[in-house]
Amino acid sequence: MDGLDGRIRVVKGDITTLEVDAIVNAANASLLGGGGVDGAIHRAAGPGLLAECRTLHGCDTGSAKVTAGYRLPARWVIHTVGPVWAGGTRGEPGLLASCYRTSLVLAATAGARSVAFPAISTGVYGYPIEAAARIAVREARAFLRASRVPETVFFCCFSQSDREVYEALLNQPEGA
Ligand code: AR6
Repeated sequence: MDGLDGRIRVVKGDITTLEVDAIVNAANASLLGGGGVDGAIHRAAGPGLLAECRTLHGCDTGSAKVTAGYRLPARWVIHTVGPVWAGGTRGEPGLLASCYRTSLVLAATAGARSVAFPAISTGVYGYPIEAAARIAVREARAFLRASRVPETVFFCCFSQSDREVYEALLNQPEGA
């Protein structure tokens, strides 16, 4: 176990339904919507989300920007842009880690007590789930050790197999 006393949790399901302070969107650089979790978030939030996203003028890969949650249960959406997997030699691990760190900084700055992440980059963008989840867990652990806010990070998995990957990682000691 990781000594974080349940501050990192794994859930399976649709991130748009979660009653958390902030959810993270796996967006693209335009921030103007797309498929996958991005499409689901825009559908559930309603047109106000796209209108606010238009004012943001996009986002760099590895960075993140915050909007309101509109019709979502979540008060905020943190839009981050993961790297497209290109074999792992184009800086993808560092960019993916930066997505998690930047999103957690924004969540903390907003005062979000709970934040839920999807498995960024592992859908359309093709990042292998084991490698991506390892980065997600490492970054969440490091951030939570250094910060009392957010109190809880949820990893929201869309499939049982992804859930098992995260649970296995969280049952390993750090650095294993
Ligand atoms: N709740 C939780 N997770 C979900 C949901 C949901 N409702 N829907 C899908 N997932 P992806 P990416 C999972 O493709 O790889 C978009 O078009 C999905 O099973 O959504 O970062 C953007 O606009 C997978 O595990 O994001 C970008 O163009 C994970 O979310 C591009 O896709 C991420 O898959 C970003 O690609």
